[in-house]
Amino acid sequence: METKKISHVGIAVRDLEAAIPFYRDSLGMQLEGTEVVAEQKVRVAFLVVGESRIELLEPTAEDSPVAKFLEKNGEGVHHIAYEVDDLQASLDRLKEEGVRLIDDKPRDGAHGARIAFLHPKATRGVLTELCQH
Ligand code: CMX
Repeated sequence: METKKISHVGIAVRDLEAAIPFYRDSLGMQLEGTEVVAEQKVRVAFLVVGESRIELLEPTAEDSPVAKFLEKNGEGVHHIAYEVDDLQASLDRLKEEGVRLIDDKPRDGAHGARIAFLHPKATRGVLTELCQH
């Protein structure tokens, strides 16, 4: 399995519009755009940092995983996402190795990517996303 790069770091925020100006204007990151990821119950903004991105995540429903995270922890780093070549092959191999997966099949993510999460208990406490563009 080749992990190609950090695709993005997800940051949970309560209000996307309130959070964007610091990253765009104070830190000078280019705002790529915002979109709703219905399957994950979030609205996201992507900001470019070199070949990676910061993904600001705002929940769109009370039962969104990000709503639960905010309730428990407040705003902050939510997950790290790594780009892989063949997501299904990576998931199959990790499963074989006994790694605890949240998704054993790819789901739809932002930007038309296919995504899957590994459980934070399997990754030393970091919610980890694998994605394939
Ligand atoms: N980072 C690190 N640890 C986390 C975490 C996170 N983001 N979210 C939960 N945890 C930990 C909790 O602290 C808890 O640990 P303890 O048992 O030691 O207290 C444990 O995981 C269980 O957490 P929980 O609060 O009971 O939450 P749930 O079990 O209901 O769900 C998780 C946790 C990660 C399985 C769930 O949020 C999930 O399936 N996430 C994947 C999907 C997702 O997050 N989508 C939003 C982003 C989508 C996108 O980027 O497009």
